[in-house]
Amino acid sequence: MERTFVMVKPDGFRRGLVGEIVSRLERKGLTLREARVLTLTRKLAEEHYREHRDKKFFGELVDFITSGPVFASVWEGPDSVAIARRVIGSTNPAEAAPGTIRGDFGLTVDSNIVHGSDSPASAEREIGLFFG
Ligand code: RTP
Ligand code: MG
Repeated sequence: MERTFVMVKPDGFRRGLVGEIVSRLERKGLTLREARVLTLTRKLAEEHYREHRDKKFFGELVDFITSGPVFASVWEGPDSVAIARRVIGSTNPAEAAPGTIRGDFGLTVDSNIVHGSDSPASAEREIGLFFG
């Protein structure tokens, strides 16, 4: 069994999409293990997105992800990292396939509703950051 970290971002939370996103992951067959609602500090946001610290959009990314409450969650299942990424869809909602979360609910890359870990190592690092 593999664990992954999924976070409904401030735009998804504000729009009332937590239930929809949890439901899609559950219907796919993944199991919810932990969840909490919190507003990220800048320190936690910078640590979570540290791989992007040298990108020109980093400041805006941190502003956005700290702009309101998020739903942070841990999911378990075979190949859960890759499966959650497929349910979420491509980074840019304009290119994400219909039937994916970003394809069905998103418009722009800077507010793309939900985060999913990009590897099992990232998942364990992110779960440690949010759930200790
Ligand atoms: P995430 O980490 O949020 O799940 O998204 P991801 O893996 O699909 O994409 P990633 O490359 O990790 O990028 C993280 C977030 O940065 C924003 N971004 N903006 N302006 C841009 O060109 C740009 N590129 C990425 C997106 O909000 C993306 O989710
Ligand atoms: Mg990423």
